[in-house]
Amino acid sequence: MKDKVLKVLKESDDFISGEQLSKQLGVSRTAVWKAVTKLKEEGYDITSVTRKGYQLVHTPDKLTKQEIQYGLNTKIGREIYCYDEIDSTNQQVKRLVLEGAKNGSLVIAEEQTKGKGSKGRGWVSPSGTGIWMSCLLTPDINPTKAPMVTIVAGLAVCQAIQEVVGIEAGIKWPNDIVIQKKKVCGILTEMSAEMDHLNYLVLGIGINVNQESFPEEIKEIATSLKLESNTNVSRVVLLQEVLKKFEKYYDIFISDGDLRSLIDEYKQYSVTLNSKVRVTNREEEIEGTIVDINEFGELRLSQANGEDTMVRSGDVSVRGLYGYV
Ligand code: BT5
Repeated sequence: MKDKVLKVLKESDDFISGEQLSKQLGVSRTAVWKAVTKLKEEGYDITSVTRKGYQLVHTPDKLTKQEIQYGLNTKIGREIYCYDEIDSTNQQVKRLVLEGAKNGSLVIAEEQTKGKGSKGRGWVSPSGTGIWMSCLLTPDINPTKAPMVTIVAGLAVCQAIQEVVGIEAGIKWPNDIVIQKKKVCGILTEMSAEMDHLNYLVLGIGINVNQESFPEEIKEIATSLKLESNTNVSRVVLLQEVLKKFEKYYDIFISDGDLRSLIDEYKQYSVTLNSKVRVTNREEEIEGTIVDINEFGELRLSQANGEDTMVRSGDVSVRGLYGYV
């Protein structure tokens, strides 16, 4: 009922009477009043004036199912699970899979208590200020192609930031989005696979949106959209844009089977391309310049001795970023 009342209020520019609402929704005036009271408790600013009725004045920037789905037409996000607090949205997707969650299901949390970075690292995810989201994807692709989804997501996030916030972000291969040399977003794609069969992918995206400061351990390397733009950014609007852009590029990737149609656009955002880097893999460390990124999202590294190497994984430090000089 609450969702239905909210929808009508959102769609009406003027006051709408309790009577009109109850008729339109086929419920009692008391039911309407109860729904309005609940919405107010959730932070919606609804004015009620005798003989005029109700008007929605302000919508809170809360990541609720109704807010995210309002006006959104993507296939991803038809099923949304929202939490005030969760250990990790990626972990929650994995649990929901066991309960039968479907392709495109989205998990959102206001706060993560054990946000995950890659390789056992953590992700700082304070309450109410960021977008901590994970998406369940079950594409019919070979598991070796899973890392390409991170590339697709990076492109989508950069474009969404540009569109909603109006500032340019760059991608540090493979999973960091940076602004002014600081990290604003991290992407963690995990998968469940057997041999050459992919069971499912979890695409986790963490975006620092309205934080005004960061804990000591990351304050030199982290930034938020608010710090970079000096404005509060609507998390709902940004999330919707990320989903729209991601779905558009993801569909192209799935139909092509690789990144051939997307890589040129991706390269424009890459801060890794044409940069001096140091690549650390388990057993070795090599330095050189990244001279290309191919349709599989792999880096071509050119070493001082003239040798070229393809980089498919590993930690890539880019000169000038996060303290690598
Ligand atoms: C990542 O790992 O960048 C992937 C982060 C993915 C987070 C999302 S949030 C939703 C979903 N659910 C999860 O549990 N995770 C995903 P990595 O490249 O390993 O970077 C981790 C490193 O980034 C840490 O060791 C810190 O140095 C730094 N870091 C941690 N929190 C940060 C933050 N909020 N902003 C910027 N940097 C951060």
